Amino acid sequence: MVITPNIPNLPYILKKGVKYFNLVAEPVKTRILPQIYVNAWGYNGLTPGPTICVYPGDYVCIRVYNKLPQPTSVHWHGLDIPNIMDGVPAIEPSPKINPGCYFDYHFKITNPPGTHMYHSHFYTVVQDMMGLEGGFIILDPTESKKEIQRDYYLMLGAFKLKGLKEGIIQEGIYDIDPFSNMANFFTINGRCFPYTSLLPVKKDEHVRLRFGNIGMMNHPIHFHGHQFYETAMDGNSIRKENQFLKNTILISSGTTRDIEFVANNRGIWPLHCHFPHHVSNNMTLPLGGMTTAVVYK
Ligand SMILES: [Cu+2]
Repeated sequence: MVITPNIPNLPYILKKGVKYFNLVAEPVKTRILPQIYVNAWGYNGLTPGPTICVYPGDYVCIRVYNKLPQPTSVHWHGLDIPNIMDGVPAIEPSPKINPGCYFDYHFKITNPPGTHMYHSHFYTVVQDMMGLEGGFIILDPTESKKEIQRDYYLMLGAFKLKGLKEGIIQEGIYDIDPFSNMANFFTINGRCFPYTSLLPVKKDEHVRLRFGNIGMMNHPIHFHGHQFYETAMDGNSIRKENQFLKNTILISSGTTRDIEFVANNRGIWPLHCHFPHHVSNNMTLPLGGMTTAVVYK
């Protein structure tokens, strides 16, 4: 079972062999640090939105309601689905969803097990930057608890918040500047360190971390105290003989990466983006941003 720290899995109703999901695209007031709230956009009150978990061969129907002040769409990033369901109304025969309306995205899961994402693909320049994104995981029905004992999904993000002078953290509710090339807050599952959730493991467990990134930037994620194998990219598994031992992995925009390691070194071990500015909250000195830690219980 995949756990997305801070973010629930999206529930569904199974009816006549179809899994029915509901997503509501809407403005959300999200808390990225104890003292910092952000006027963002998300799904079902969250950014990232709830994680969708399915199995190969599932038939899904995902009803997307639009409670945003402008049209939207959802793109199922990495999934092999019919053109009309792909969610890019500007090019494809896929509809845009006007405010107050909904659309049923329905398709069969034909990809193999793997880590994917969903995100808005209408007025992308604004909507992706406002937080309309989430995880889409195709689980492996044949995987046993012997193979993987912990399975975490971590979605990387970045916001440029307006009205905050660089070098200070002042309590408040802030708006996003979606057109800025710069970001001043860097998140894992929508939160900045020290507000990110730590990742519990037990000694000798086999652990999988799944990373996803939809944003403007690339993030070289470095893990302390362990070496890991990169086991999948873009939702496609990498054959054992092609896997390398590493301790840093680049999560470029638009990609997902899965890594696996054995928890063989007790302690509290940082897992963080290696860009120094990305581990700061608004260029303040204390460790912040895209940082969490694997913690042995
Ligand atoms: Cu980074």
